[in-house]
Amino acid sequence: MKHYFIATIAAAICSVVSHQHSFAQTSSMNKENNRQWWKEAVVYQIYPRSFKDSNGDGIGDLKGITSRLDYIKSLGIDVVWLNPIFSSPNADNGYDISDYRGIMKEFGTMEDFDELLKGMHQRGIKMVLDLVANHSSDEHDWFKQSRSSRNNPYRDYYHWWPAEKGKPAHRWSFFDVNGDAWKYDSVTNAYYLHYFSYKQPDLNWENPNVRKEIFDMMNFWFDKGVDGFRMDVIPFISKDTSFPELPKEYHGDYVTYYANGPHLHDYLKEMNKEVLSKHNVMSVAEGAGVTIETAHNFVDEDRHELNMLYHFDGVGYGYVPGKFKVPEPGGYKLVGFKEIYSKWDSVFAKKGWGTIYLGNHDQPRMLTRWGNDAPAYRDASSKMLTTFLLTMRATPYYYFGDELGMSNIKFDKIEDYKDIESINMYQQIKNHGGDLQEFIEAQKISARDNGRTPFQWDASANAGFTTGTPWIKVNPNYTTVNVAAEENNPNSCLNYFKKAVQLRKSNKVLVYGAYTLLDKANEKIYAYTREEGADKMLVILNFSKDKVNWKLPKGILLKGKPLLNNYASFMNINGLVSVEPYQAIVIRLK
Ligand code: TEU
Ligand code: CA
Repeated sequence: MKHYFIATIAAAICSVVSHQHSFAQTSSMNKENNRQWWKEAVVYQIYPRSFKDSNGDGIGDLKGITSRLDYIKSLGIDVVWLNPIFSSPNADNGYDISDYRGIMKEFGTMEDFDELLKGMHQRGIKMVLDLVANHSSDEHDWFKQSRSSRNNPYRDYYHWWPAEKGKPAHRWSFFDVNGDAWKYDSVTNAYYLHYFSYKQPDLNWENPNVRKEIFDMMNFWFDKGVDGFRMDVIPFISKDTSFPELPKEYHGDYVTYYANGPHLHDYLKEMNKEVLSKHNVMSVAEGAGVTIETAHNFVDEDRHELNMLYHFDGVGYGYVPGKFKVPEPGGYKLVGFKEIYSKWDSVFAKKGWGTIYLGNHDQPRMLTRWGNDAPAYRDASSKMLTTFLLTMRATPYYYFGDELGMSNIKFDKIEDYKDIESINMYQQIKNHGGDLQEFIEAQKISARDNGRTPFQWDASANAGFTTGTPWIKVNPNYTTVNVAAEENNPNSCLNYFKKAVQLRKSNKVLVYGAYTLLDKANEKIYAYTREEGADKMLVILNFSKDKVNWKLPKGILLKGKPLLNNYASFMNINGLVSVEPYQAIVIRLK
């Protein structure tokens, strides 16, 4: 205990003295063997709107996060990624920015931001912000100027198509009720491009003035001490401004086409040269449209572009093709799940670096989508998924509330939804006479709002999130699933998460070790080894509610007791391991 106590004080002093210095030392010390602080970090994503409301308006805010920094610190994570906190009319909850250097009024002031950043750095926690630069809000001053006249100096900050040339070639839109990414604007008798909502006009990155605006803005935040950016749909930023019909080789796949613009990597190299290379910061691409063939172009060290990316192959798995996020009846197949995550591990085995996530603000709660949120299995399957995320070779991006075992709220009616994606897709299906009941049933599993319900602090009104009326309903299970109920229970999901984080941080084999999938055809067990030099670990995950007698593959010799186990028991009789429903085991090998 004494050693631990001394170590803690020393660590605290070190992190207070100068977090940049200690991290800079770490990164330079390890550069030769390609070790980096952002590869070893555990990232915790906070959706500020739903984390903690400090002023009773029912909306989470920066002061609310500051008030809970000790909780965040207690998790043992290293980096916090905040979803957009910039000025926004909130057509898409902050992903429509009207001032890149202003704080969203609902979230507070720049002073509140400065206090939050200082509080994080004092605790040795880094802050990553959300760069939303493929598009701005239509309420940004740039767009107001741009749409006002065809010869306004800001006209070419966006993509306009003069109506006299006729309707431009179709572009598909994620959020438009007609799926149409061109909106006619009578002010200048022209169409403008919006891959997302019409309130999110796409910025014209082919215009060097736009790139300079974005790079200057990034430097503004880095000069304030921010430690990195998650980059929203960054693969989409470059467009072929002749706007041809969709090239046949894309077979109707607009998203992959969007992610392969002509100058994409020129712009990312320019961003690295003008901004990223000047600071000790991390960068992560939201890799919409990125495939295993194109991934290396973004993240290989010798590309001098970005550090890492996250793909959509995993979270997009197990849906019925051609329908909007309708889960396959009977659920997803584990064999396919294992193939996807094993494939992406091999992508970055030699060069580049990946991320691993199962939840974020665009996804339902991982417990419901990938585990089992029935009361009998909530605890075990939540811990099992946590074990997966914290024992793979990639930077884990862990979504706030998953450490508690939060689950989908499963709204029964469209009126409960706040998310533009659900609301507009409902309208689109209604307009085209589709099956609305099927849509509502499917959204209970797959809607983004399931991951956006307020964080559950305690069993008091509104889960202690707000003293006002929450902007979105709180999951009724907050009475039992909450921090207060879990923090003093050594066997809670919360304390299991903390243990798993510590296991990863004290065993670099779980960060850098080679990954080998075992028994790949097994439809219930996901098992793999992690190996670096003499250090070798086995991870056994039961993704089913059945007890499984799993035969250890030959050559696998267990050493000692499990380092992590979400059950009290572990039975291995002559190489036959009895794995309980949703049991997770991490154990050393000889
Ligand atoms: O998401 C881009 C994106 O691809 C997601 O819209 C995803 O495909 C979709 O949610 C799956 O149904 C980013 C942000 O993460 C998202 O919150 C924004 O809505 C979107 O960009 C526009 O900024
Ligand atoms: Ca508030």
